[in-house]
Amino acid sequence: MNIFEGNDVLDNAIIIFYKEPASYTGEDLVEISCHGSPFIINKIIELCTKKGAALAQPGEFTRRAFINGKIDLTQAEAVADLVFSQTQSAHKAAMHLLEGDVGREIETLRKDLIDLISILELELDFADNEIDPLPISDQIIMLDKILKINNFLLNSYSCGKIIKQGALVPIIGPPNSGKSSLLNALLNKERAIVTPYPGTTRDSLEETVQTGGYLLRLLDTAGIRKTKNPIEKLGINRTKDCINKGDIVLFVVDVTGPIKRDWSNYYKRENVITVINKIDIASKEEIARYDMHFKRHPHVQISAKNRIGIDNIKSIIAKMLSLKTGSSDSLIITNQRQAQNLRVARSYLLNAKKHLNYNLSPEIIIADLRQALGEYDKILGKTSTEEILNNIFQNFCIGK
Ligand SMILES: Nc1nc2c(ncn2[C@@H]2O[C@H](COP(=O)(O)OP(=O)(O)OP(=O)(O)O)[C@@H](O)[C@H]2O)c(=O)[nH]1
Ligand SMILES: [Mg+2]
Repeated sequence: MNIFEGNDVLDNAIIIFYKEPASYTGEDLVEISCHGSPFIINKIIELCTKKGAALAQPGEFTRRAFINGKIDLTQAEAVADLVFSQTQSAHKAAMHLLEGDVGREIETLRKDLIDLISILELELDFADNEIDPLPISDQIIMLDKILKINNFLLNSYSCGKIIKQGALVPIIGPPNSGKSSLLNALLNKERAIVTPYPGTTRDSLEETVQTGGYLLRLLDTAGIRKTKNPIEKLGINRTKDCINKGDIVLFVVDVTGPIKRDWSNYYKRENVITVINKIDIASKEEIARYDMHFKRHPHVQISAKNRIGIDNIKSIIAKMLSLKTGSSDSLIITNQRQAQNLRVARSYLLNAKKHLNYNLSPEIIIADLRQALGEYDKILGKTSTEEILNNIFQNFCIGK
């Protein structure tokens, strides 16, 4: 169809009209597919605005779809996740959310909770008649079922965070062991400064790389040693902090040097992979001694300098992450807001359980359960403030 500016043809475009409610937003919608020159696009926008059209705000289309009941809030959030997904696993989790899998699970929790509330209300109405609609033990069974699913979803968030934000992988170890060389080898570029002088890296340096469908946030750190230098000390404190925050930690040691007793503080932790470096200049005996020493713990032999064994590290990391994040088909919460609502809901549910066990009045238990219900409603967007909505949609791109 021709688009005219006055009497002149501006472009030959495809124009599709979607009649409400069968459109993305649920409203009447017109989509114009034109030739991609910025001049043509700007001219068409100008023509439309002259006729009274307003430019969309970030996320406005999805916000309207939500307001018009086409999708729930978890699905709206999924649109942004999908657009920003950087890895296969993030894409998969976003698709789960978009298809409404998380929303449906929360909806089930809501229904079960409403059933339990109704039973307690019935008990309240018939209190004088001493009718017991359901024994307390059965009420606890119902509540436990809700708690179990709530906990399952909440626990999945530690994996969800890895999937959405990437796994934090600090590279730690003694000075000069080859940490910065390993970072460069994993990135396949000369990012960090490498020198023969111990104590080269003072501040942490973060870079991302993808492996096995995961995003890794690699962190080069200052080598751990006793020092009087206050700047190096600060760096080393930062390194120690990283060990606790890391999803997986790479502990790099130089195979040509002696094995130190205090290393056991690091390599014995369950999320640590020991990287035995510099095998290119080591004797067979030296390598065998290290191999023997670390045999009960995950370890890998490499030469960061000659790029030997690097793919091996990547596949071990991917394997450990896949164990942490579980099967790709299970439901995973990747959204901080949803996790927070689930956390609050759990505390109310636990309160309700305690009060049920104490045989307290149904009124008190109902009050807790209603609070938990309120949290599920917030997740689905059945109750949401303008502030929450603005927060969610401001991160969207224009036109989504
Ligand atoms: N032969 C050999 N040398 C290596 C290897 N990896 C690192 N080196 C050398 O070891 C020295 C220290 O390397 P870096 O990567 O700077 O070590 P680092 O652990 O980051 O050191 P700090 O930042 O000082 O703690 C440099 O001279 C590197 O070239 C390796 O696999 N083989
Ligand atoms: Mg370094």
